[in-house]
Amino acid sequence: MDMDMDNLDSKRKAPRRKGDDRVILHFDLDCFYAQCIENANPHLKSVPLGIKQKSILATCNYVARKHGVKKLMGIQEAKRLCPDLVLADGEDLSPFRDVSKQIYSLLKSYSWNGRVERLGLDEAFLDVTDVVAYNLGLVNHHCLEESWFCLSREDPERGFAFDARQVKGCVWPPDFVSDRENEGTDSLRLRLLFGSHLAFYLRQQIEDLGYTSACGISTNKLLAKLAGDRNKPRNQTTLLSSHSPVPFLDPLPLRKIPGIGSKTITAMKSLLKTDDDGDLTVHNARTNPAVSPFALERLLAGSGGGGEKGIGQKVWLLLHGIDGSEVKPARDVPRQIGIEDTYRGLTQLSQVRAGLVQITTSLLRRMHVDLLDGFDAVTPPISPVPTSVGKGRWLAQPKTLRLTTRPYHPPSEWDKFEYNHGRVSKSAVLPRFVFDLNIEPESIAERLVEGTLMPLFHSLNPDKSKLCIGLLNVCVTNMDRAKESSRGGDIMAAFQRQREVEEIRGVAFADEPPDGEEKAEDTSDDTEVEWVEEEDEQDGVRCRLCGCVIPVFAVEAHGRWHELDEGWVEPQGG
Ligand code: DCP
Ligand code: MG
Ligand code: MG
Repeated sequence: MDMDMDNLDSKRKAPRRKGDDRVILHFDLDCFYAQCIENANPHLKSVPLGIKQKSILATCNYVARKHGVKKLMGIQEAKRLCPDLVLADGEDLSPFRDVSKQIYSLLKSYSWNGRVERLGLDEAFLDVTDVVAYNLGLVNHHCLEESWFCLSREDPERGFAFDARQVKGCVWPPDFVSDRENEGTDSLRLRLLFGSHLAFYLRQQIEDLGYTSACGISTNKLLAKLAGDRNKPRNQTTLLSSHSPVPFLDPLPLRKIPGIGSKTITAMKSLLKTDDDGDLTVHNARTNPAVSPFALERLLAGSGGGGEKGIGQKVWLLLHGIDGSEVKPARDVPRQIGIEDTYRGLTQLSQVRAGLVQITTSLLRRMHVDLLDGFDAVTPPISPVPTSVGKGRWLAQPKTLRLTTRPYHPPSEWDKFEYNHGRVSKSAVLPRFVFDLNIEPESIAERLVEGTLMPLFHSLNPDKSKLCIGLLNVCVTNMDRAKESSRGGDIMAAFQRQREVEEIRGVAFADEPPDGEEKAEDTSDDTEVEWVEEEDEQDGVRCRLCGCVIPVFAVEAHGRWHELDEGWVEPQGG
């Protein structure tokens, strides 16, 4: 025990900052779903607008926010606060995904190192260290006000003029005074200043597509994301705390820190001996002698904690604004694409069939957006507007189709059953006709449901007298990436050959157990996952409310989280 205390004390030292050599931008679109709907219906821009999903608002525009309406508020409450609130349906996520992809493609086209990482549908990190370093090398320190920002190493004329004496947009701390006399030519301030001008330029490019955004500019992902939150909407903030980010972080509620989830908060409350997380700020946690990397590790990674080794140190670093995580390189195709819907008990096979056709049609549309070439531009500057969705080359073709079902559990049974109780999956080879771009998605969906999904459904739910379905999820996975053919690339033929070989070898279920049957694990939640890349979960399901891909084991916690926030989320369908 004494040793523990020694350890605890010796490790409480403020960690040394490292990794200040990067420039990271974090973009977050303003009231994203609302902007998508407004752009399709411009007359809605000036009225308070809420985007409805079941009985809650997924988001609302800033006109509505002026009336006190908030994201994830119940419809009734929102209507009470703002009787003129116009409601638009946000159940179909496809239009939001399309816009998301368009904006992501735009940002990607300006990256030199390919480090552009999506977070959810409306956020992206860019590591622009290289672009900034290149431009710092070109700058004329005697004529900063007439600087030129090069966007291309090959074409010096591609870029924009800017005033390198001033940071663009807001800065933190607001009263920051630079010691320009003493700063070197490659100072942190100057690098962030360059980053701020690039951020502003990129925000303007996004605005040319019709979307306003907020941006944070800093030296790591954690700080860039938090900085961007400072001034919203349609603004940007550069974190110029050259000495320490601690004063910036200290007043923030612990919950606001990405990477600090409910388990860490619970651990923190037990260390701080408080029940109230209202006043649990970064400052409280950081300065309390009971909190140390060691104490956190013991609670979070020890028996019962379940967290990965080193989590205590990681949280300790986050409390000091240190986050060494890299901006992940952009991926052109997701690992899997899944769509699901929840129902209040489907009892008839005809209802199941109809539900599956609807989900599968959306899934096919999504596959066109995400897996067909022609949507992504290659060389900047680009026209990121998609040319013709549904036409093009497949960048990758999934090999496996998976159906997941779960029975309906009414709220009265929640104490008896886990949220995921009875969740089962089964997979099959995805038939080739799915990739035929001459057939309408609706027809493909009908055929897929009849020929593949209904048989999977019957084998998952053999007892029809007890049919009461609460969830259907259809997912394509096991991506087969197109290889550039040495003979000039007949990609379809290459796919066909590869598939034939695999079918002969009988390895169609390469990443699935032979009968594909799996039972959901329950246990922990995923709130500790620091940066959940949208498509990155090999075995996740997409939450239909927030669009995030949730690992199967975390679905229960995630579902309850939505329910706790907003009361019972009324399922559509049955
Ligand atoms: N979203 C959702 N359910 C959640 C969280 C988000 O459906 N629990 C959707 C609706 C949002 C979009 O994701 O429009 C992006 O989420 P943000 O948290 O970035 O919220 P907004 O972009 O709407 O607003 P803000 O201007 O605050 O960023
Ligand atoms: Mg947003
Ligand atoms: Mg967001």
